[in-house]
Amino acid sequence: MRKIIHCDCDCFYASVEMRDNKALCSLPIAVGGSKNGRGVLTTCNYIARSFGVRSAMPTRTALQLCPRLVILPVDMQKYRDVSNQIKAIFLEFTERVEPVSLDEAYLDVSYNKEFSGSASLLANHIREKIHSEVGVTASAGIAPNKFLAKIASDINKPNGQFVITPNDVDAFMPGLNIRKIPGVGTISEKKLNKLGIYTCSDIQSSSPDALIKAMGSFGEVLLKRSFGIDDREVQHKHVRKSISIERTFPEDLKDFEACLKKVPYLLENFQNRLSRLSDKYHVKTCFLKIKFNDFSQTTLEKNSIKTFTVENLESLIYEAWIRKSRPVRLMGLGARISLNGKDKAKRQLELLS
Ligand code: TTP
Ligand code: MG
Repeated sequence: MRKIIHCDCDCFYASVEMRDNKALCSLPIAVGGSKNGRGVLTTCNYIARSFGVRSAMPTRTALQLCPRLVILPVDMQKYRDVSNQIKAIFLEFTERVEPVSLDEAYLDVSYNKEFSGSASLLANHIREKIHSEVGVTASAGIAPNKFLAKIASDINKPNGQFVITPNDVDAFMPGLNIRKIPGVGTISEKKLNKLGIYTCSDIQSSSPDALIKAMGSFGEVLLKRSFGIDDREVQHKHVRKSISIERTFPEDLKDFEACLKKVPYLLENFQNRLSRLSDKYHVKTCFLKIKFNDFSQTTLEKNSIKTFTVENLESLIYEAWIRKSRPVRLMGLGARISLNGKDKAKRQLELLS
């Protein structure tokens, strides 16, 4: 039996903008196209949603619903950076991470030992970490498979989570509306409604032949899903090129001395991350990243450094810090990694087959 966490950030682009400008937190805001052009919103915060504003809505319509809506331009590079930071947090807990979009991923935590194996407590911990280190909130679903985890992550949004245990599945499924099933859009919904199908209970009791005749092979999938069955694995077998940890400090580190004090903490976190790396990989070089309080950042990497020690990390920090000599907002440690010879050859064969 698997344990899957589906993690999805709340109003992602809008959350990042609120993080960077606290004055926006109490206002209805949206991110997207300008009101003068034929702009469309990418997303909006939950205050804006209370006015009926939604993702993919034309800006003009949104402004009719909520005239005070603050509209911000899209800053994809910033969202990508935040997304990478969040992904790095996931990878601190398991290699089995399948990112679905910038703000969403599946984690297979079946083999995790933290919190005596409680995936629910682990999900809570991961969400807290995302909040404290990245500054945005995320919601999570915890379930025995990807389909159920995805549905669960939506139930207590924003900033919440929901668990569906294997024992809950039979009671949970019948009442689920078909619109909640990924892949069922307006067209499929209409087709299913014509067959008298509105909920998973209706699918469960429908004739499989009629379902497949109307929906093709998707009919078979629907039948499985209606019973809460999903055998898909978390697809995580991408070849990793680097691993890293990053820590944003609650208060900026005001000078080099303050940075040095964080060395044991950073090393411990990095070693922890390294210990989770599959033994198929080896480290090629290590690197340090520093982000200053003006948001500029610098990375330092030396071919000679293949492992971090207190000594070499202190000298790396000095070399990087002196480049700007100003307070530090974030420090990160990373390693460039490569598959070992045998695993590399195997991987190449897999790619060819
Ligand atoms: P979603 O996770 O679908 O939405 P969300 O994170 O904004 O809100 P929720 O709390 O409901 O999860 O999408 C993630 C980001 O993708 C979203 O912040 C902006 C972008 N996006 C678009 O650009 N266009 C769209 O139509 C949607 C739905 C999202
Ligand atoms: Mg989201």
